[in-house]
Order: sequence, then C-alpha cells, then structure tokens
Amino acid sequence: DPTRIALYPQQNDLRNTLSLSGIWQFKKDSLAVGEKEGWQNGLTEARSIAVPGSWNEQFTDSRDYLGVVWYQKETYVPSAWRGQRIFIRVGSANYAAKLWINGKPVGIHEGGNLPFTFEIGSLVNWGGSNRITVQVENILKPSRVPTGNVPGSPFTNFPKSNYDFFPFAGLHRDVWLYSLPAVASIKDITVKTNFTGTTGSVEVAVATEGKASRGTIVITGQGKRYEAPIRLTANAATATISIPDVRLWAPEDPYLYQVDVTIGDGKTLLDHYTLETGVRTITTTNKQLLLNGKPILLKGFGKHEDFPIFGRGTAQPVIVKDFSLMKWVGANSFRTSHYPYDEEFMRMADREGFLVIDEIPAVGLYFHGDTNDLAQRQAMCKQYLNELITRDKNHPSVIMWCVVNEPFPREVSVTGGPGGREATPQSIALFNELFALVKQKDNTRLATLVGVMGGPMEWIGLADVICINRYYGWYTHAGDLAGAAKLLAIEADAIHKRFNKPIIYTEFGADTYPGMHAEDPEMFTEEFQTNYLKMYLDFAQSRDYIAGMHVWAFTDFKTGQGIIRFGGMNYKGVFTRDRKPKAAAHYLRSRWLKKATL
Ligand code: GCB
Repeated sequence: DPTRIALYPQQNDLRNTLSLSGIWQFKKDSLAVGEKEGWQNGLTEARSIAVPGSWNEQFTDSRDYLGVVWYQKETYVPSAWRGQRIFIRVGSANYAAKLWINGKPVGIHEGGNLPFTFEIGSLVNWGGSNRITVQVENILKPSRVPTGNVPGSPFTNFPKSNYDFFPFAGLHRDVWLYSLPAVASIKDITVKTNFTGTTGSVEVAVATEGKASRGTIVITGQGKRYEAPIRLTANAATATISIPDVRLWAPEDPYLYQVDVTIGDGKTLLDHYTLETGVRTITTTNKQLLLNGKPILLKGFGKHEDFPIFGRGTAQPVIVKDFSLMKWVGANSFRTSHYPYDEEFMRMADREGFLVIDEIPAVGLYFHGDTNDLAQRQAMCKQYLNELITRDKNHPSVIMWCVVNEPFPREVSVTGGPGGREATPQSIALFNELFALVKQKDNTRLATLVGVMGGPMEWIGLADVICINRYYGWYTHAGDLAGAAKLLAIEADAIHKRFNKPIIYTEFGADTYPGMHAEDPEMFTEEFQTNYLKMYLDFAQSRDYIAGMHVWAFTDFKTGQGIIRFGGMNYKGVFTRDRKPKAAAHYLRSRWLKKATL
C-alpha cells in the first residue's frame, strides 16, 4: 500500500514531529521464539544499539547475523498532541519489520530502504510511557528483492547475498512519531512542472482526508507570490499556477520555489504543508538528454550508503560530505545504486543541483527458473516502484526511475564471460510491466533499467535511455586497456545503431588499493584506475550519442567475503570508504570541474 509512505513528517503550527533516533534496546532472537515468549511486552537481557545504524558493525559478534532481532524504545507522547492523529514512521527497516505499540500489534512491512507509517493513536498511553517494539529480520531468500541464496547463481560470496555489497540489516533511518490534525489533513501532494517560453507552470494536486472543503496553494520565489484557491471534491483538488519569468532549476542554478498548501473549511485553517519544487523538464532525443530543452551530460557516480560502523545507517555528516566531494570533482549526477537513499540525501540533491537516477532495490535478479520465486519478486518490484515514486515524485533532482540493476539470465556470467543472451518472454513481460507502472504513475520523467555486460540486448532496448555497466579492461581484457577500448567502441556503435537512443554508462571502474602504485600502470594501482577512467571518458567524448558517464564507484564499500573481494571490500571507489581521494579523484576534478564535457 503506497499510502503507507505518507508525506515526509513536518513540524509546523498544525503538525508535530518527534524523532526517536538515539539509543534503543536490542536483542537477537536466533531461534525466532520472541513473539511467542512475549518480547513485545518488554525485552530482558537486552543490549544497547544506535538507531539509525546497521546492527552488523556495532557489535563484536553480529557481523554476519541476518536473523530475527528486536528493537525496543520507551517514550512519552507529548500531551499537547492529544486530540490529534498519531503515527509512527520508520524510515527504513532492512528487510522485513513487524511493529507493536504497548504490546499490541500494529502492522508489518516488507522491503528495505523505503519508509512506512502506521496510525497508532488508539494504542497510545497519555501521560505515561509507551513501549515501541520493532522486530526486524534480513534473511536472504531467492523470493525477495534484493535476492539471496539463489540456487545456481554465479555469486559465491558469504553471506550469500546475490549482489556485490554487504547485506547490512536493521533500522537504517530515523524513526519518528508525528501528528496530523484530526479534523482534516493533507494526505498527499503531487507537483508537476513545465514551461513554455519564459513562463513556468506548476501543477499541484492535493489529496486530503477529513472534512476540509477548500484550500489555497501559494508559490513563492524570486520575491514574488502566486496564489490559487482550490475547492476540494471527493477529498481532491488540482491547480496549475503560472510563473512569469520563471527561474528554471538546473545544476548550475538549482533554484527552488516554495509551495505552501493549506486546507480549511472556509473559517478555520485545518492543515498546512510546505515543500520545495524546481521548475524543469527532462526529455530525450535519439542521442541526447535534454534538461529544460537543452542537452546535458551526466557526470558522476554510482554510489552506496555505506560508512564504517554506521553500515547502511544514515550518517548526516557523511551525506553533507558526499555532496561536497561530488561538487569538488565537478560531478552533476549520481545513481542511487542499488536502492532508494535517505530522504535527506534527496533533499540535498535538489538544493545542490544534482541529476538523479532513482533506483529501486531490484538487484541480483537472476532468473533461476522457480516461477513462484519470480512471481513474488515481481510483486515486490511493483511495490517498491509504487512506494519510491510516491516518496520521491516531488524532487526536481530525480530525472529518471530505474526499475532494475543488472538482471541476468541463466547463461550469462556476471564476471563478464561471453555468456548467453537469453531474454525469456517472462523476463520481457516483467520489465514491460514495470515500465508501464512507472509511466502510469509518472509521465514527467524517464524510465530505465541497467544492463549487465553480456546481458540480453532485448532488455536494454526497452528503456527510454540505454543504461549499461561495462568492465572491459577489468573483468574481461584484464589490464589491456587498448583491447578494451576497441571492444567498447564496436559494441556502443552497434547498440546505438540498433536502438537509436542515448546511452549512459552507469558503471565502469577498476578496483584500486589506496596507496598502491606502479610507474607502468598495472591493475589495482592508483595509476591504472586513472588510466582506465580516462580511456572510458575519452571514448565517451568521441561519441555524440553518449549522454552520461557514472564512474563505479564513488567510494570503496563493504561487501560479503569472497575471493575477488580483498578484506570484504569493493575497492573501485575513487574515494576511500572514509572519503579520502585516490589519484583518480584528482584526475576527475582536473577533467570535470571547469568543463562542460565528459
Ligand atoms: C556491477 C554491479 C555492482 C558491482 C560492480 C563490481 O556491475 O552493478 O553492484 O559492485 O559491478 O564492482 O563488480
């Protein structure tokens, strides 16, 4: 149910928020007996844990533990909130969560990296403490998305995630209590922007609950104020506001207008919500991406939410630092590989002028043939798309939805062997269904899927923009950059000829151990990484149909254990895990910072 997402909690004169971030009580339940034993009524022999944060790096005995755990926290609900509707909002629980308030069941949610809310007013103790309990587990299963323990999969790492990053687990983002006005409230707002000539248009669709009959939409910016009254019919209304001499949103000038929505009954103001919007359009030609009708080249990275000790937990200084470093190298874009990022990250992207490919957690989709598993995954992918678009639809930074990263059929080798090219009708049907869902929910943005090296051409051709990951010179043609360059060119020209759509390289990179050097560049050295990236970027520069280059990866990041992941790390970062530049970061800065080219 995408309405579980709800608007980001906001404090104003009619709404309240209370963050529950901090130290919680924590207990592992490896035998999964907690519920039967009534742990929702109080944990005994619990230990302390920080929220947000993964549990895997906070202790000395839990790194690879992915089974059931319990989180608990006691809190008062402010008495001033009495008479309002009370909700709990969990920013992200990886992977499945079950909630209780004061020992009473509230609900379950499956799927990480996206928020969910439950209304809990009827369970709250006023004037006393309230016990909040969240049970979480991240058991890796072939029916889940992302997948794990997939029979026959070429992934051999431990834990047996079917993807190349550590399956961090737990409450990864803020947990909030918040209140909404009881009589009527703003349930959702959808902003769509456009412009003709110098006049911008902002369409604001409002959905409400309760007894409001009318409202007002006010847009402010550039010292001006534009107002439109709305009449609510069946709890909904839409208004389109024109902005003369509009200041468009773009990376070089990420100008944000403020949108204020108020609703009432003609006498009393009943609810109020404020958000920011940027007026911009995104379209394509057969060779280019057009932002506001003008060609734009995406320069940037595939990333991860990953930091020592925090794991996949939100670390706000790291969010700020990542944008500082991306700007420092002259990047203007990133992909939220391989799952939706924290909402603060998306708000930063709006303010800092980054163009985002926003991806659901659909990674490791290996078509192993179990139709039951595949059906469950398909349902999960649709849930994620519904939830992600509901959450992120108002961010001007988001230009493209990505429905899946590197799905692979049975014959394809993930390490880039020649592989087969089987695109079963079932897989085509899945992707078509996901693209149709995106277009139905949001016709203002582009949709893509990210293709694996050696993967079926039929798949990548379904997208608005061809997005491919390539590792010639690394997983194939290891060390041979000249050989890799030839293959890259032949393949890219053939893909463009066949589909006649712009191409973005959403990944290309080389593992690089920081501080390793060679005068004659050799794999794993900083010099090799620089040369590798230079070769790809020079090639991209020579083709007018290449619309963007995302280096894999922004930073080194934690993976499971395996023979190609020294120290349980992927070292393809141009920055280290603690955000220190390798030589390649300086190289990218020298290339990107002052120039509009790739
Ligand atoms: C890929 C995956 C990414 C991996 C990367 C690698 O194609 O999309 O998750 O980390 O390759 O380094 O192998």
